[in-house]
Amino acid sequence: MIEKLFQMIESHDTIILHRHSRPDLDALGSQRGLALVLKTAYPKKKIFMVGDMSSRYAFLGQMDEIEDAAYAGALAIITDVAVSNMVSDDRYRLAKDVFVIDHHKNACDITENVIADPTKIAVCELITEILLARNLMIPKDAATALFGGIVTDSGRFQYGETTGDTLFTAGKLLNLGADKEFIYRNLYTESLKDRQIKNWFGTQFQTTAEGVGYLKNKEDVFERFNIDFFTVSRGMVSVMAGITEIPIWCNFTLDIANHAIVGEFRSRELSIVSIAKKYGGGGHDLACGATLASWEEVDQVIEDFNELLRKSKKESI
Ligand SMILES: [Mn+2]
Repeated sequence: MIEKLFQMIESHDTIILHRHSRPDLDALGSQRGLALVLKTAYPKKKIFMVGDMSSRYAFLGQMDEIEDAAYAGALAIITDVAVSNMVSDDRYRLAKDVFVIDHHKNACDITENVIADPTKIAVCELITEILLARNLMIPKDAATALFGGIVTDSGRFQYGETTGDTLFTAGKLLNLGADKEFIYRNLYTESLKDRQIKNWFGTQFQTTAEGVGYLKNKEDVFERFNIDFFTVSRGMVSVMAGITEIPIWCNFTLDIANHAIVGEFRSRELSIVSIAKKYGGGGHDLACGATLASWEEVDQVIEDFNELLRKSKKESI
């Protein structure tokens, strides 16, 4: 498949890079890293990046604005996603050929042209390995983008699928000039206002006797701060992370537009994904979520986590 990818790259004059919507840094880094490598290798080709932007990661650079006509005869390469309804900018369907490079477990419903390796913690890791194996020149800014994706998807080299190869590949990118200070500065600094909001949430969460931490974010939260649903739901779950007494923590946020409550669940060691699945959700063993119908159901979820902790305590005695 890798050979086929490069044959396709060779044979198209226009290459348009896509990735998933609501992008994280692995999506943006893989898209940009690959685009910059291809621009260097093929200076005569027209190479574009498209999709929605997240203000959180805008420091990496902006997207291109292109007309539909640009897709005529083009190759679209989609990274960090394999399911069609999650691709940002569905004009990839206008392209002559489509290729997907991903590291998720989902089956691809977009094309037969797929390079997927779910053993990789980041698609940036997979793409870097492919580029290095092809002896393609990775310029400094491409190395920075790819390094950023590996750092974030691996949780700074701590999550399960981080291997020696992950560090080796990230090390190669550093040797190529990846600007780690730039990435870390942008990831780990925030505005005073954002920090103050986060601190407020950090004073609001409750804990159960068993050690479940939880936030119930209702209408008043959105009245108090001018913030959107995702800033609360995804952004505030971490205020409960890293506390010895709290092995499981969850963030329940009212999704006003969809009349539902979205639960984000996290655990330090115990797998909790079965509880997410019980409520129709899913995800990873230690990071998952589910959409709930009522605050009563939220309380049932918390009680299930309590029960899980009670059981695990018994087993460990
Ligand atoms: Mn990823």
